[in-house]
Amino acid sequence: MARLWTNARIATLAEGLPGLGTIERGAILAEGERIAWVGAMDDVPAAAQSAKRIDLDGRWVTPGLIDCHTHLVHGGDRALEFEMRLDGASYEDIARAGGGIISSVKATRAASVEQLVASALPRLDRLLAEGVTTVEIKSGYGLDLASELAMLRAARALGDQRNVSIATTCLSAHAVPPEFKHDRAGYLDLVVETILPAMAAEGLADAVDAFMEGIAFSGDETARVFAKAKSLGLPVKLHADQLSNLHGARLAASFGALSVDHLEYTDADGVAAMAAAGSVAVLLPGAYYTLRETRLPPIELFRQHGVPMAVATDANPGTSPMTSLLLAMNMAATLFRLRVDEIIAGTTREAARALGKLNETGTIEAGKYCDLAIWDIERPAELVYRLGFNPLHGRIWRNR
Ligand code: DI6
Ligand code: FE
Repeated sequence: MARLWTNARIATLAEGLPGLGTIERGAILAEGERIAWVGAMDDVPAAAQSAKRIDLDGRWVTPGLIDCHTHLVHGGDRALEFEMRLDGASYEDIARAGGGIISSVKATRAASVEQLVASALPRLDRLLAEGVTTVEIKSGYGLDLASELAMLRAARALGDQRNVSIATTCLSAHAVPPEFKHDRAGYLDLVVETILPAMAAEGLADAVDAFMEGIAFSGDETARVFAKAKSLGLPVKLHADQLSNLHGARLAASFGALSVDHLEYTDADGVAAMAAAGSVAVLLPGAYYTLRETRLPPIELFRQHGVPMAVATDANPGTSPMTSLLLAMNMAATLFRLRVDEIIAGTTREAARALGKLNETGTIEAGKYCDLAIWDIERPAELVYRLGFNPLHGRIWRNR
């Protein structure tokens, strides 16, 4: 069905345009699932004459929001650990004592695909209620073949139950499971020789990720996982330099990573390597806030080197139990001091780039999917300024 939205203030986020690429009194024509035309009201093409018209009465329209880094599928919760941290235990202490990610692993392994879908749906619906049209979802709480496959099958199933695009990422290199506690090499073999090939064969993973950190995997272990991913034709992204500087950004950039994520401890060499590789910096203020981190990611260096910046929820049961992208946007401003234009670009165009999906979504341009968010706001800053208020008027996914 052809539809023409008229009388809109359109933040196109089109590359090369200043600020948000705004068309002050504009219109958007959709045919099938895609945008056929976008421009000024005075220039509406004749082809639009037969389209169903929707007058937006001057409302703002952005690309549908994109949450490019989530662990939305998982079993159980980590509220007990949250209390332990209130009593002074550190994230690392809890991880080393077998809590943390491993705690979620036990709950995830005990769940069926149907149960994983059912527990993730309310979390997904909170994101969709805020205008999100694309969500990335990682594995990483299964840590054996059957459970890792189950996680990403559940992620794919969420895309069948809601009008949303799901990008899946294999994060089997998230932690060493208990049964391999004394055989790290054995677990890496399982990931590289069994899990990744199975994920690729079933087309379950759009990318491969790893947690490179003192409490997780080393640079050499990460490089082995990434070499296998590249041999399988899968792009990579990395949880890097979150709690310490292991030079994860530099390693990820050497594999042409789509994105490098967290980055609180990344240094100038890492930023330069990301700029040269075209990797997107994915900033995760929810984890920074939850862990009460004090070291800020090198935002000014990203700006100076022209490293694209995205913002995401990192929705996960441990370090970022947050399913509000609007709140993540506010945190990116208040905690990380990103500007409004940077944050809106970071949850649309640059988030699409971080997923390798900028050719199909993330901006309002002809040829892309008609993914839109329509807002009851007077100015774009209202999307970032408020805490706990959702000004969404309407959400369009592929012209539906
Ligand atoms: N870094 C994080 O903050 C999450 N994973 C990661 O690699 C934590 C996931 C969890 O604690 O459950
Ligand atoms: Fe994460």
